[in-house]
Amino acid sequence: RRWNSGRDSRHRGGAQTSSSLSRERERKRNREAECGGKTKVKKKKRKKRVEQFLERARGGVGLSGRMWLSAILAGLLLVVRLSRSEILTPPYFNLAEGKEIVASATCGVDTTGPELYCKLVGANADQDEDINLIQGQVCDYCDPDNPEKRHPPEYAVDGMETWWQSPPLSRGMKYNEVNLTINLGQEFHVAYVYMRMGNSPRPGLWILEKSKDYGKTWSPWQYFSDSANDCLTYFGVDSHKPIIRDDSVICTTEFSKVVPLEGGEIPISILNNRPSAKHYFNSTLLQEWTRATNVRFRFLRTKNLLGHLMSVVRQDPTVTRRYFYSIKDISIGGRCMCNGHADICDIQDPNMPKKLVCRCQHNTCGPQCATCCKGFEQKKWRQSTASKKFTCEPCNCFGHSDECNYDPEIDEKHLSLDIHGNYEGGGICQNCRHNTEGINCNRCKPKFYRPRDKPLNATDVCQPCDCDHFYSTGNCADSTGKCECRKEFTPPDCNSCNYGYFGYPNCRPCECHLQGTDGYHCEATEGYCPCKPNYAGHYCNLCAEGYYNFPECLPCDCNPLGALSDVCDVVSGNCTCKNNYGGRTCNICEDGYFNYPLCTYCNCDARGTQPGICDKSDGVCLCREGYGGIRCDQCIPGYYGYPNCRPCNCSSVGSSTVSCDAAGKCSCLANFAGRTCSQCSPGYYMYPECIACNCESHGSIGVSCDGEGKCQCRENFDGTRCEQCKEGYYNFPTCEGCNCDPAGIVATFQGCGSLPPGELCQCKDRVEGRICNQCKPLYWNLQPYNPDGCEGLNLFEK
Ligand SMILES: [Ca+2]
Repeated sequence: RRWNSGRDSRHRGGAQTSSSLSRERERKRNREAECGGKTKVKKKKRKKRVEQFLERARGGVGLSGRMWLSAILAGLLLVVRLSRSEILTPPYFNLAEGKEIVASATCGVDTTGPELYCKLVGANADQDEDINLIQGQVCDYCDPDNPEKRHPPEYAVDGMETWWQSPPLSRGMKYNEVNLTINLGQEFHVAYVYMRMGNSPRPGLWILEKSKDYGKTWSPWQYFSDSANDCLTYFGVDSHKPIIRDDSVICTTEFSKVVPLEGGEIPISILNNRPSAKHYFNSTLLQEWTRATNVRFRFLRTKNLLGHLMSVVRQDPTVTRRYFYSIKDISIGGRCMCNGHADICDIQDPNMPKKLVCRCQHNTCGPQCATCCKGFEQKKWRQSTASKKFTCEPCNCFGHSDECNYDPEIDEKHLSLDIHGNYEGGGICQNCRHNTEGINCNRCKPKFYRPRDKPLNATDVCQPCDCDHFYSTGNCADSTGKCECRKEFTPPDCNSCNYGYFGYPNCRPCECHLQGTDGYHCEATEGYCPCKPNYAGHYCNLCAEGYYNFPECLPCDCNPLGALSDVCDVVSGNCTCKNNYGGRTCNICEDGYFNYPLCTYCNCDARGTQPGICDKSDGVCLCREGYGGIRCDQCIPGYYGYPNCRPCNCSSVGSSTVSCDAAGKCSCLANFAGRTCSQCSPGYYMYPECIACNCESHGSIGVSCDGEGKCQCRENFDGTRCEQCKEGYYNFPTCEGCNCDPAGIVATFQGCGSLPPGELCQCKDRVEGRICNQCKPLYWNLQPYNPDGCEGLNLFEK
């Protein structure tokens, strides 16, 4: 009946099932037949809310039962089909089926012997079954060794009527928190998650989580709670707030009710109702939101019957054994991520039978079609979206190469020619053949040329140059094949010496330095070249006197006021200055002098001034950091040790001022010590607070304490401040040992600590002494057996 209703829904929805979907159904049907035809459906009132949800999902067509899944699939397929002409996407399918699934705890596992649990439903609910009644409850055992009674996590994704079950709370209240984790094995885009319960109500409080990095990190997808209050308390989410972002994490209250007690459903839409749901490929955020490698069901609290609340808290096993999670089926609807470049995703590598790989089109490559294939890298790879279609294009290498790389810089500068003849894209051809080179293999290599009649794509487009290597570099011009002259010869015919050379055909470099020679004289006449006025030497390759910096040979321009002569250094151009004068041409005062042209001595301390010593115009001394005074001959406050002024570095918390004395000692506040006052004085601890140790004078050695304020105690003393006796010692501040003489103490003595302060031992009548070790005067012979302790004359005995 189910499958019929599924087909109905399909007709009503108007969608056409793809062959893969019907194959999927066929397989499921066979499997269900194999496991004993247990496909009886309980007539249950479907929850109104679920129907409403489904109506929304299917555009107003009411549906019943778990055909929700097929309906969604059909609906999504329709969307895919409608947009197929524009964009390629692989079909949706159930990602959970047969995937690796792990539970943090399972009923009957990791416990001794079979585990008892009972159902929440009453005894008369299932009269046709063999029922085990305990105190009026329908009960059974989980037993992993019994095929009929085991409930491993795999049963939640096997597509059959079996179920996974968590330990009942009777094993421990901590089993309120149980995780069920599904490893999808690769990245998928998930559109929805569907869960159907077994013999328990739906969870009261839980989080659907996802991982995008194979379980390293997790993030919430949706929160579930039975009240708006708990949404706020546990998750900080307002359940009444609508979905405003593609990645808003919402909190749902409609799927945590206690009814139905069994077989409840939880349909979760990851994609629908989100702002960009209809423009999926235009929203990176929504694509990220649906991306997952692992899905985790983090259950936090079972849902209780109201009357059971107190008993659950008190952990009454007759009640707590009825609380656990039981999940019959989990479906995760999703598809491969193929970036709009494939409509099929299947197993392609027999060595990885679990890995689904996109069958890429549009010249894209990679498991998710996320790159352009080799040789198709003219344009930068993109997703193909409804509004911006994209196909990877081959590079234009004129048939001289099949390899190319994309380079964004080339793209930006429009340097690469595409196959349509436009400078669009950034493909650079690699390993050009046929003596070609260049971005598009569109030029000839050196020493080759392209004859006028050769098209760019001809295999013989580049011909070797035919040149005389005495006159030519070996390169020749395109079209004409005309050879390029070496630099010694005049182009284009190389039949004379070039400028700067003489003696054709050998053409040696000129003997005269052409920049210093007056007119074009190349070869020296009788060993001389005619020089310009500022040049000198046989070949005019030196500067004349009064000029510097060959080959410019600039005038020295020495200042007659400050310079000793008008000749300067031929390299640096520095004139020789009189005392007190400086600068290249001696036209300023030397450092340490001011007021040009008088250039008076600066009255400053050279040890405390900067390299310039004083201001060249007004003579004010330029002090270095830390120095002060008119002559810079003292340390400023905060520095010490003239003539070598160093910062005092006085502690801002421990010092009274920033200044220190000549030895660098800062002036410390009480409680602080050290040259810079950056430690505590003896008797204080915990810099920078420097709290008083307050060590007890009787019990402490010295006044200092350690970093925690613990004073150093004498023997027999104890306590942070040594303000008490060590255990076994008495009468602070004496702190004596308890060494009472056993012979001298009374039989009822309870120990030193039992006496009032000040007392130590309790002596027998005729005994005295601090430790009861002496007979009182007139008594003798202290003995343990003597109740009085010592013997004495009894005057009344005779
Ligand atoms: Ca199952």
